[in-house]
Amino acid sequence: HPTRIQVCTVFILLLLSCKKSGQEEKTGTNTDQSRHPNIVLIYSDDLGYGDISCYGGSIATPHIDKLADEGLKFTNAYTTAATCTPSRYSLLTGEYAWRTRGRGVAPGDASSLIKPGTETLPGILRKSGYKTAVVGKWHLGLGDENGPDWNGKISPGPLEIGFDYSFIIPATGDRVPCVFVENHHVVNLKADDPIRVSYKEKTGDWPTGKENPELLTTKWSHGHDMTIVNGISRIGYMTGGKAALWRDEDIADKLVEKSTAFIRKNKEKPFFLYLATHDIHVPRIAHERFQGKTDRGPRGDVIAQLDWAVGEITRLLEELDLEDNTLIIFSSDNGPVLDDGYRDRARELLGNHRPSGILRGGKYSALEAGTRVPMLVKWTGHIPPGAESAALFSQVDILGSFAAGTGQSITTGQAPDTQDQWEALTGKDRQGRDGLVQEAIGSVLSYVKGDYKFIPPNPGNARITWGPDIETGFSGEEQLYDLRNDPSEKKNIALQNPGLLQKMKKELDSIIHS
Ligand code: NG6
Ligand code: CA
Repeated sequence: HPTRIQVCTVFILLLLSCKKSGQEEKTGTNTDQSRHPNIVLIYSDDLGYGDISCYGGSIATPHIDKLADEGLKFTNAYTTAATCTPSRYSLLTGEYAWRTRGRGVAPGDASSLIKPGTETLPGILRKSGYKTAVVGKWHLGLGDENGPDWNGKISPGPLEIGFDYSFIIPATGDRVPCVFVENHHVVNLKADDPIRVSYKEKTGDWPTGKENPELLTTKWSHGHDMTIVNGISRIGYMTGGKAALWRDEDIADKLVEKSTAFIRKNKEKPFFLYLATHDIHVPRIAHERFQGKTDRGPRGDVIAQLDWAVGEITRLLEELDLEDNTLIIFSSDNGPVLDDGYRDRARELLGNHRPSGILRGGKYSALEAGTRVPMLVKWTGHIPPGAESAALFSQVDILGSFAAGTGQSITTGQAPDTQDQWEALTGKDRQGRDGLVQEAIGSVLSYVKGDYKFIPPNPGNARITWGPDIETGFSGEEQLYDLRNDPSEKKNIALQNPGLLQKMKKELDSIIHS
């Protein structure tokens, strides 16, 4: 029989071993957390390389700048395209959008561009145990080949490609229908007032910007002369769904409300929030409390509103003590534009503000300002604060980087253009990619490799002629720029460097045909 001392010893040993395994478990959880941080991706719209103050902008953006102070600021981060739909397509699928036709700026009644079964960023994270949500601008089509059924179940959509929750603006703020879709249904739709939408002809008797300009509170400059909703005429025609219509002034508040609710609800597990803001896309209608907040007019005011939204998210993460365990990325989908279809005096009130910073061109263009965008990454305790990285980074790599970071592998044949740039994203590698492809309006492709940039000859106009008046970078000549010494793409050095030109041409060709 064991003595009392022996029994006691065994008991104490057992206690000690329990404590030890308890400690191990805790370490295990910590390790797990550093592999599975919460991820908040704040994707702004049409925000230029020079639009926020930490990138030299003249409008104060203290909350966004705080991300730069506490995280990593990229100077060579690129979206894949100079317009929204293809950029977002690449971000979510790890594939360059131009690989298949029909992924340019989508009309508001387009069918789903990302087919269920495609490997996606939220899908990969969900496999890792994340709760995933999209809140904000979608613009990747909805529904089957017949397009979305606004009055029924809207599917496929975000929930069919990896998101657990979705609260979206179906296309853009300037396209009908002006309603939110939560999961599979239009929010606040009444059965006796169905929505009808057409992108071909007027449907119903609601006034249009073309026929009734006297009803407008914001006048259109080009396009945007169709159905009037909330005093603003849009692209496309709609009627019905009166109770479901948004008030543009409330969009930012609504998106923040839905985002913070998702974070609160999922604070115990790893979550991925893709917050795609409407700001600073047109129509630029800030909430009344932001109107006139800057002296740059509506475009300045929505930058201030965007900054507020970022502040609301970061404040909540602090409040919930999630700061150390949350990786935040802030970026934009394409470069800046002043007149994108409404007379909101963006150009007149610009003052010394330079939306493209030192870069040439803007939204739509093959020049740098089309796709080089602000990008900030903050992850307390993992990324040193206040650092700057010149690593070449493409948003097409966010999928591959998070797959690697969370220990997931990508299904063979899927996400063909993504790379694991986890080390670059978290600041350990300051080189990044070798090269990347930029897509301008009309699917014109350019190529950045190391310090150089190649734009193939293109018959398009040198400036956009249908409204925004932006330099496209299109030219009948081959163009080669030295981005390190000439970031503003002022001096074409193609003729002086025939060898390099040929090499880049060949490489771009082989990427296109791979
Ligand atoms: C253009 C619209 C522009 C904007 C853009 C898409 C006209 C004349 N212009 O066709 O206002 O909506 O599409 O912007 O209709 S994006 O950021 O979503 O790509
Ligand atoms: Ca955009």
